[in-house]
Order: sequence, then structure tokens, then C-alpha cells
Amino acid sequence: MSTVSRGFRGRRRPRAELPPGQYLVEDFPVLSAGPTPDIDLQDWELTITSETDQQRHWDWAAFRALPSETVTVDIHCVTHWSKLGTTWEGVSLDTLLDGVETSAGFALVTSYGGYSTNLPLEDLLDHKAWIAFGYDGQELEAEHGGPARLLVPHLYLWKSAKWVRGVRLLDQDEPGFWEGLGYHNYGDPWQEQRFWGD
Ligand SMILES: Nc1nc2c(c(=O)[nH]1)N[C@H]1C(S)=C(S)[C@@H](COP(=O)(O)O)O[C@H]1N2
Ligand SMILES: [Mo]
Repeated sequence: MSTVSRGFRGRRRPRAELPPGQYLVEDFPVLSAGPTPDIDLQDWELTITSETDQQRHWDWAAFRALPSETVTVDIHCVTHWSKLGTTWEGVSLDTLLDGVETSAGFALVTSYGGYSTNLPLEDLLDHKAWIAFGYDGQELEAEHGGPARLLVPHLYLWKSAKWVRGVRLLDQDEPGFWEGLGYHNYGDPWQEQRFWGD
């Protein structure tokens, strides 16, 4: 397995460390809208479905055989906590989508347990998003989304779907769980896009 470390450049600090309205935490809060699903790795599957219904599937072994990357990033929750310099291991969406033919503009990411979240497809590309299976050198704990979760650190953390199961590429944007309940459709923490209208 080839591992590309992106942590060696050190933390980039081009702007204020904290987006507006955020405070720093040292612990790692757990925020889940429902119970932690019980996922057997034997049954785990990740599916990418294009807008023309072409599908790619990975079982756990196939997923873990993909090249992974270690990234150190800051994360920002809409409930105002931020955590700086968190280190994750995961497979980039660039790797998962490599060779997928699509003209879709959007993605809807779905989870075991029923959660979902939407974002523009371009926000999943160019090493801005990973399906993470490791956190802080350990396997990702179930309460934080293990066996694998989406990690999209440049958007509020509700976009980082835990227990990820599928990515659907869409021509038309479709709100996910929180977006359908009034959270901002895009969710840029630096623009404080917390709710519709922000
Ligand atoms: N499947 C799923 N993913 C989810 C959630 C959820 O309820 N279910 N909550 C979201 C929200 S609102 C946040 S802030 C982060 C919290 O991640 P953490 O529990 O690892 O801190 O997960 C996001 N991903
Ligand atoms: Mo959140």
C-alpha cells in the first residue's frame, strides 16, 4: 500500500486559526443524530453511483487495499467547537472517483443508519475529502464514524458523514439530513454559513 504523507509540511496557518464564532476544544466531542450503528466488516460495503447509475463497490478488504493518505487538518462543528491539528488516515475521493465518468455537479453521501449530506462534487475532489478509517494513529472509533467516515474538513463537520456507505453523483442538488432541516446548503465555516440564509 502506498502512503502519501501530507503532514510533513506542518500546519498551514494562512488566516486566523479559528473561524468566526468558534471556540477551541482539546477533547473530541461526539455528535450523532441517532445511535451508533453496529457494522460488521464482513458486511461493510462502499458504493459509488454515478448519475447514469453506473456503480463501483468496494468491500472492506478492497477498500483497505487502496492507497491511503495521512492528513492533519482542523475541524469545525456548527455547534461552535473547533479542533486543530487532527490527524486522520483515509482514502481520498480522488482515488475512489479515479476513472469514473461523470458530468454530475453534486454528490449525496449516505450512511449506515440513514444519515445523509450533500455537497458540490468539486468539494470532494483535489484532495479536499477522504473516506477516513484511522484517527490519531488508531483505527477510527465507532462513535466517531468507524469503520469509515467522510472527512471534508473545509466545511462544517456535519458534512463529514460518519459510517459512510455510499456516494451518489447527481445532476441536481438534493439536500441531506441537516440541510433538509434548515442547515446551510454549503456550510463554509469561514463564511459562518450555519443556516439557510446565512
Ligand atoms: N452518520 C452520521 N454522520 C454524522 C452525524 C450523524 O449524526 N450521523 N453528525 C454530523 C455532525 S452534526 C457532526 S458535528 C460530526 C460529529 O463528528 P464526531 O461525532 O466524530 O465529532 O459528524 C457528522 N456526521
Ligand atoms: Mo455538528
